[in-house]
Amino acid sequence: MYWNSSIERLPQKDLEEIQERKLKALVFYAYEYSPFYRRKFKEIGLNPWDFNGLRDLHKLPFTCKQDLRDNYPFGMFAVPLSQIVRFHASSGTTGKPTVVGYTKNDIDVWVECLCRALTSCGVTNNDIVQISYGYGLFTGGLGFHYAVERLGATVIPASAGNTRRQIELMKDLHATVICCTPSYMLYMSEVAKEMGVDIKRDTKLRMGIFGAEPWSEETRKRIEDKTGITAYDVYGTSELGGPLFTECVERHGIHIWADHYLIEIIDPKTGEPVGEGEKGELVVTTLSKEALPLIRWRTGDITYMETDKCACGRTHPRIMRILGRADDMIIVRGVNVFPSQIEHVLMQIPELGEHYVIILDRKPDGLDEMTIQVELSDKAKIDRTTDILELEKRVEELLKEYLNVRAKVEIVNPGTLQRFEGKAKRIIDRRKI
Ligand code: DLL
Repeated sequence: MYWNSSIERLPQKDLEEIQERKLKALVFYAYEYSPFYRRKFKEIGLNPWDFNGLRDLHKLPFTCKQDLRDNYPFGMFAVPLSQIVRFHASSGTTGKPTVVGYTKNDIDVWVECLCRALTSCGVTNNDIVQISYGYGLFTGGLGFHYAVERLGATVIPASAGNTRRQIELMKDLHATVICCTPSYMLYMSEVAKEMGVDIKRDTKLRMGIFGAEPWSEETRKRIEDKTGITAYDVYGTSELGGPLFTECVERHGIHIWADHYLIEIIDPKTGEPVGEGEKGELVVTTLSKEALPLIRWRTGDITYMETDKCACGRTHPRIMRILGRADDMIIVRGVNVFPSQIEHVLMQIPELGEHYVIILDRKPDGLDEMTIQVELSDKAKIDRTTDILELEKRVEELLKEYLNVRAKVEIVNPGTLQRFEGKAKRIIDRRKI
């Protein structure tokens, strides 16, 4: 099923034509209406009249989070405030928060993108969708809300938190789809169990749309086993709009709507494009945004791209599951590793639960040390200290074998690590304290 069949199945060369036309228009638009980009273009001597579209893409400057911070709050807007109909903002855990703004048309495009995505993973107007992403300045709650309504499905605007109430709502209001972070879904399934609710038996939930944080294929399996639902990945960032792109029913990559967003994968160190199918940083140019157009936006997210036609019939390119953010990459004793890779190894071990935290320390001799605390599964039949010690050893060996990282593993009792209602915080870096 398609939301906008003609566009979603448009031959690639027609999509390219749209991109060509919109990219040229964007360069003029940015030059004309965004003092920030006019200045940037002047600095590098770029004249919009000489810009030749896609083949000159590499001549355009990158835009990064620091640019938004430096121009806080409105310095990068390309429309007067009278045309802005909504703000969202990032939490700003590191440094100043960033503010994003939307015109009426920006909201329409966002809703269109997410409606295409939701339809591609099988949400229909008969569904009852519980939205357990936070409502407010975070884009998750309201983003899904508007799209689900436009789809004609029923919204349960639960927002995040109050977890026991979430389970009651899910059960009593016959929710068929849930949208939240994968870590919150894991937490919800624990609370359901405590309440004596079996999500498989006692609810009508059939599907979950999980994102806003990195998660692994193994975690997908765990969620599906515990709840009996089918789990889909959703990606987006507030700067690009919010949640925008999901996997389709094939579940082999996330379709990026190419008539609105132009993607590149670059080497984060050199800024040069990587080879076909190679991993690198996702860079996105917005082709339709009016309030806050972004040229070659450095998402910081590491992934790779596939451009061949998907079995679902959609022609838009796909990015594969996000491995993590370039700045979340842990470098311990010269080995680079993403938390999601550690998660992938941990979740293959049936005796371990789903909750873990990675602690980084610097020893007095200057060497870095990584400790992974992970819960024992509540199903694991282990209670002897010697068996726990043995399991810790085995996990350490597996991490060494798969990722070549040396880590100290500490297995803790089920239910002892922190739970999250929104994005999980998995890394505690004590090296900078
Ligand atoms: O997290 C938007 C969103 C809301 C996406 C709801 C999906 C669902 P920000 O708060 O600006 O926006 O954070 C964006 O979150 O750059 C990634 O690092 C991370 N992220 C988002 N989705 C995924 C995903 C929202 N599916 C940042 N897998 C991005 C891995 C993700 N990381």
